[in-house]
Amino acid sequence: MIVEEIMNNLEKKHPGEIEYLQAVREVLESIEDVYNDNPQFESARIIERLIEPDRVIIFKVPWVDDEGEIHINIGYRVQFNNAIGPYKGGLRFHPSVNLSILKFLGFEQIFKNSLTTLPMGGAKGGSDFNPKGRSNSEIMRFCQSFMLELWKYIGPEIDVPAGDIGVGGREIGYLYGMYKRLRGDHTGVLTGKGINWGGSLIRPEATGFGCVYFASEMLATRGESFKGKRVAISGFGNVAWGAALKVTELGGKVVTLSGPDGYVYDPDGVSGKKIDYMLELRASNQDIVSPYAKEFEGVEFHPGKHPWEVPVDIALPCATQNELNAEDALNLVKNKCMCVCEGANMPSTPEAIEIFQKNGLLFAPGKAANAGGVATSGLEMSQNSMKLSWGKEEVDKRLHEIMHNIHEQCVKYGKRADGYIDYVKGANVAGFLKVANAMLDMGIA
Ligand code: NDP
Ligand code: 2IT
Repeated sequence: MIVEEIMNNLEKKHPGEIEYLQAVREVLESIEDVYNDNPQFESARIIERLIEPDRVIIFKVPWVDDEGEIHINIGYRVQFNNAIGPYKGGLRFHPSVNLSILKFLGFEQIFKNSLTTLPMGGAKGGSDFNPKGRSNSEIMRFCQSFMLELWKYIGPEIDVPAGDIGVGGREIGYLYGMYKRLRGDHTGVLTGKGINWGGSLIRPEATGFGCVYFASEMLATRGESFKGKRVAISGFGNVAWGAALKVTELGGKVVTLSGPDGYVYDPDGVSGKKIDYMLELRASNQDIVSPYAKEFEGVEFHPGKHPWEVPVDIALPCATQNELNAEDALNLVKNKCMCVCEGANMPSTPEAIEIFQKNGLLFAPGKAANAGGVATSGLEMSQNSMKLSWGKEEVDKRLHEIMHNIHEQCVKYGKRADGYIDYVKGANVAGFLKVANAMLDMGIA
């Protein structure tokens, strides 16, 4: 495999799909050596088969707002690869959603799901629907119209969607209600379900918890922990919330949260009822973080700025892709940040990652560090299949073990001769090998 050759062809076929091309390039560069050392991959054209999705479903989503006006959004499901299990991955509702973003997310999901050790393939979907300012009934009607098309293509052994940006427990409820009505059965087709109708304990917290468990493993390689550390978190959604809860529990202090409007700096720490307030803020559908600064004393709001300029020991980007650039990375390095662990998918730009690695920071990519969310979705699927529910401790213990195991896989394939752990390489190689070998076993199918 020659990375430039493959990338040139891909760019010609999919011009302008920036995020997708960025995600593919990162994986190809990481696995190049392993790939070329194993000629069976090349002869089966594994990479060419892996970088194109199995299929992309695109559909129209018409819906009526509270004033009786008709809106038309686009719905997508990218079923990327199901070599090791049914397609699995979230749904994103955000005005920025397009095919490139969903292809990047679906592609990343293949490796992430492989790392969890659970049998799940990679997929992603969503819509350019903007939930901002929409009422509950509008969100319900949108979700129902979305499912009216999507249900034909999913199923508990086929494709199991879940939440992502703009899709949380409420949306999963509306989507599931429509699916159940259309199919007339009650199966585990979505994850992130409510606890009384097939959901798993800890699933809402799982991505943030898993990210902090992973960061703890990273810190432990240098004899460090969260205790007494200052932590910057970006975003104020589901992942940021779970991360804030766990950091605080482990004795760290979360000093920032952010939104598209800027970031808040809370020198006293985001803890207790302030963490609960994050849920209110998110549910308000306003899409801004600034009300936090009005609600609590001593909090500064910095409009239009990224939180990475605040001096911290640990950074957990939990908002969205490419939200941490080279300038942000240099700020973190200057302020002696020791660890950057991605709760979001691909939040750091390639330039930022290079700066972290050159300066010897602990850096973990989202596909390893945020795998706790989908891993717990996998545990939800297991419980649905068994028609049993595990207690909180049981799920949390399994989540902990999975994150520990992912860390070990990253060390196995990412440790350099000088002892530095390249978590990007480790995660990509470990995730790739399992899927590639499964594809080899199954022939050209
Ligand atoms: P939420 O919708 O709960 O929160 C997303 C947060 O990111 C909000 O603060 C949101 O603000 C902000 N955000 C979204 N788009 C932008 C943008 N273009 N510019 C600035 N801020 C933005 O989503 P989640 O917490 O679930 O997801 C956060 C990240 O974590 C995403 O990258 C997602 O892919 C990833 N992830 C989520 C998992 C899950 O289980 N939920 C699992 C693994 C990864 P706003 O919406 O107001 O713009
Ligand atoms: O990016 C992700 O891993 C998710 N949004 C969670 C996917 C899932 O199926 O739980």
